[in-house]
Amino acid sequence: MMANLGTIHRMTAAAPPALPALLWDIFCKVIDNYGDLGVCWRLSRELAARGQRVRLWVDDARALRWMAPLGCPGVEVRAWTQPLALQGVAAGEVLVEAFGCELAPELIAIYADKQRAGVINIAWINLEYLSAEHYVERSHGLSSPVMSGPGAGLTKRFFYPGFTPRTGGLLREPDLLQRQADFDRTAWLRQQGIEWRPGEQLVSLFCYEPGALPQLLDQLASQAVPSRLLVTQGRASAALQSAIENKNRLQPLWNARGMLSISYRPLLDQIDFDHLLWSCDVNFVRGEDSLVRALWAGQPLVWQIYPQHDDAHLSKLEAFLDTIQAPASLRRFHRTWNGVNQGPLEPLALPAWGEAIQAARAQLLQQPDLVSQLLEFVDSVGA
Ligand code: TRH
Repeated sequence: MMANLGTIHRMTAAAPPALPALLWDIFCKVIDNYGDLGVCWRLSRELAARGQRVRLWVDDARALRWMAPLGCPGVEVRAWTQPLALQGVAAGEVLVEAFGCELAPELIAIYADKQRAGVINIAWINLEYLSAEHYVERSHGLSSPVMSGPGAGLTKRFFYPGFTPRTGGLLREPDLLQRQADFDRTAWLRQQGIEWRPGEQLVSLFCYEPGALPQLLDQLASQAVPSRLLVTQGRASAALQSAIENKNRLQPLWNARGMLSISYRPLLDQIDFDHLLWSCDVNFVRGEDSLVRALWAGQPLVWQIYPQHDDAHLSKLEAFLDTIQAPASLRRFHRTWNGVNQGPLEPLALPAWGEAIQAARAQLLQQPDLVSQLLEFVDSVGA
């Protein structure tokens, strides 16, 4: 049985009333790639920055070694073992189940005990994946009382990130604009050892295995301006290496004028990953978290959506393109880049794409960020 929470206050851009320091248990299961942990880490970090205490339970924390090597005061990373090691662990006030990851029943049970003891009204949040589709507005804030099992008596609430005021919004730090204004691109590139010649177009590449990658290489190699591709480590660099090997074999003169240079990047921490996006003239991103960060970077962007086996991602892609009011050329580029059609790949039209992203970003900046909304939401449901 679902009921809409009429009390959620979504529209105000003003800072939410300060919530007392609560203890949050956030659960994250790494399915594949980096996004599940990437989102949970940004959320945890941002909650801690606003005075909350976080236990982040994750089944595979290895990516944090490079994504967040310094950790974060206020965030304790714990191994999500089966069963959960709960010696000395008392229930907190907020349970977060990221992306429907099925919480550990042992922990749910101690939360339910705490609620039954009348100490507090527990907030159990199901944090969903980001989508621009219409159902998100309808589903955001719905609740579902738990009738059986270790959590009987608790209520689960669905929190949907999104792009409109009637959704949970996007992760964004309060000092983001100031940090962007203070950012020194040339110094950062030098510090990263990236050989950048003024006039060279910088292109970041964070993708899966787009079939149109060879076509992108052709475009960049044949443009009048020189380009440098900054390639992220992992699937993107593997896909690029294989595309280049094929090209060198079949079409050895494809980059004969040397207009395209390539810099393979090491894995960066999340802060430097953002800096990479701020530094480039166009960002190729994928998944969920890097899309949001590319929007905040404000440069033209191309998104490779995480593919779902039933092609459900295709309507999600179209909904996003509608949301940012993508010009026709950017839509065509996205469709080829995401394998909806086989191309040819639309020529890059960065000025027009940049205008669309800037307009979308300006609109999104008017809306309260996800953590502000989540804090208000938790406050409104009783924790
Ligand atoms: O890695 P992804 O493809 O993650 C995806 C999506 O989250 C998708 O929705 C989910 O279902 C699937 O995983 C399981 O892309 P995403 O979401 O952009 O996450 C990448 C994270 O990695 C992001 O937080 C940025 C971070 N990152 C760095 O911090 N440094 C780096 O060098 C790189 C390449 C990434």
